[in-house]
Amino acid sequence: MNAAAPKALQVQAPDYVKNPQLIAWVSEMVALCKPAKVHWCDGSQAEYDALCQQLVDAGTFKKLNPAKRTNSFLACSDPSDVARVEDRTFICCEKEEDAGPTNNWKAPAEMRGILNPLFDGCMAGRTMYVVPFSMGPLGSPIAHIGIELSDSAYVAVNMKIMTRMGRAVYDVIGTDGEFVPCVHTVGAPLAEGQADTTSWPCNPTTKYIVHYPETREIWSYGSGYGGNALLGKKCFALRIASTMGKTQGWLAEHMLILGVSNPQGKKYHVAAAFPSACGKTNFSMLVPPTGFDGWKVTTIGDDIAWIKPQADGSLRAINPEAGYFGVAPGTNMLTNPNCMNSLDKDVIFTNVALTDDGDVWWEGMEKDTGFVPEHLIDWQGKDWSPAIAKETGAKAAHPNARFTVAATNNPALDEAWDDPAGVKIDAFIFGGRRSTTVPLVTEARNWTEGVYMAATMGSETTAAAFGAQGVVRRDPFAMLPFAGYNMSHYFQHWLDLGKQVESTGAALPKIFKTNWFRKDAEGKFVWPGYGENMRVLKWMIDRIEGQAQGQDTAFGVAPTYGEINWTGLDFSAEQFATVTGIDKAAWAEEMQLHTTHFAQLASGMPQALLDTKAELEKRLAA
Ligand code: O2Y
Ligand code: MN
Repeated sequence: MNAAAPKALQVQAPDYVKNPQLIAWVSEMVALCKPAKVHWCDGSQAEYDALCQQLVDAGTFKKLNPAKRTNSFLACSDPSDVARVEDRTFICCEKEEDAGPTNNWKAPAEMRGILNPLFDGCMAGRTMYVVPFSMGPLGSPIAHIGIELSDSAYVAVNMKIMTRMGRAVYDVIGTDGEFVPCVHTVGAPLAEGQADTTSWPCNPTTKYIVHYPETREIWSYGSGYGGNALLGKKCFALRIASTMGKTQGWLAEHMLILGVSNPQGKKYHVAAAFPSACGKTNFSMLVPPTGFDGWKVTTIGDDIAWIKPQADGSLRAINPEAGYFGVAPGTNMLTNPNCMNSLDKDVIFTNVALTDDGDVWWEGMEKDTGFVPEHLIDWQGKDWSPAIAKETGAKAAHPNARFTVAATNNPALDEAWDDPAGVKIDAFIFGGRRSTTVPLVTEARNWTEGVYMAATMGSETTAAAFGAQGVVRRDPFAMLPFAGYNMSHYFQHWLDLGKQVESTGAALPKIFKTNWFRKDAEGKFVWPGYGENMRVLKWMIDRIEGQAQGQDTAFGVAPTYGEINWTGLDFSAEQFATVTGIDKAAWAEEMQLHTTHFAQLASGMPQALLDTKAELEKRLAA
């Protein structure tokens, strides 16, 4: 037991909490974690305001100038606690084979043996917040409930923005409803009378982000940051939910969901998977460019989709989240105006820089404002100026700096974003980040080919993130860090779901693969990206409507130059050829990489994907 730990408290649940199993579990966790206090969050605005004030008093939050950013705050984390910790993330199912080769695995009993002593007394001197949350619209048949116990007020206020959090959740679970129990601690207990010496408590040496898929539990130790601590997001909505989807016949995906309406008012819904930090938020809030009068793009979600097949064979999707935890650096009025316009009020910023007039700043803002401030306080609390940056390379904002903001702040929010029935998906997009080889866009000829395209998605690594530049890191379905079970079994689940939909006689959504990142011989991006991606989206809709014929290639059906609307963009047929060409020599090398990738995932690899690979190789050799 932790030396600092006092005696456990008696748990007194509010009278509106009527679930004996939940109360028993909270009591058990209080006995284990030994907090000084228990606070049952009701999700009210008054509670949010009080917790924010408490965080200001503790030095964790700085209140921003209300004339610049109304009711908004800046938090700066410990420099060691700035991102998800994939090497400390575990899937603890009974059989290692079920976690698969892409996940860290430990047997549940072994992991419990490690975690129990760590959690014993871990909240001493702190308050345990009981955070009830719904992933998805309250009461939706696609939604699920979680309860997070956390000793971080920062987590409680972020969960209020990121989920439907509060009293109404207890009405949904009633006396015997299911919930996913999530326990989180910063792993920094306080001895009696001891005060925090830091505004961002965390454990400097020990971190564990642990999932038990068979018992559907999440235990997180040692970090207060993002996906490590806001357990509704990656831990529940992707890792645990993907395992629930596998057994229950649905999909939990790392996908944005957008609505796109044509000038006649016909609307389509698209779910798109891109690897982390590859512009999902930007794409989900896209502003159609010149030449697209009357077209409208609206956001249902920017990061995660839960998709359930219906009796009529349609796939209906919800965004399980209620807010955005987006990357700030690089976001500006040119890359994402809707996002910038969402950030005027009620925002929590984490690890961005502070201006002298109490506003926030991050790298990339100068691209539209045209200037870099002369002086800032950087995310580590140090003086920053362009001269210092030049000399030391110091960034004003951490590259993984974030904003937390409610979806309702987004001017492009879709009217159905909170619809319990979700929206019907018409197309899936899978996008990688490749400077060569993979064309701008191709459509899979059938569901299995689409699953193959998604299963072989990859991105080139950057030196900053992975220590080696230009190596292709496969990220199947953009789910590499997020699939809660064996990746090959996950491919099979997608294939099975396709068969199930086909058996109803319904048309499956089309599947497209995109790559906005091809470079020319000078190493420059050729495709302008951002709003111009609308041109590709429109071609996809034309394909859905049977209005674009496309051309058959080795790797699916591609647009011809004449099938894209180029109004307002100077993009030549030669440039188009640069981003769409299929270089047979490059593809021969690519296929060798697919072989290595599939060999790594060999156990349980569906035969249908091996057959698709063989057909692709045959076409390339022809
Ligand atoms: O670094 C973190 O903890 C945040 S990770 C994240 C946040 C929002 C959306 N996506 C991601 C991701 O890593 O995919
Ligand atoms: Mn993500």
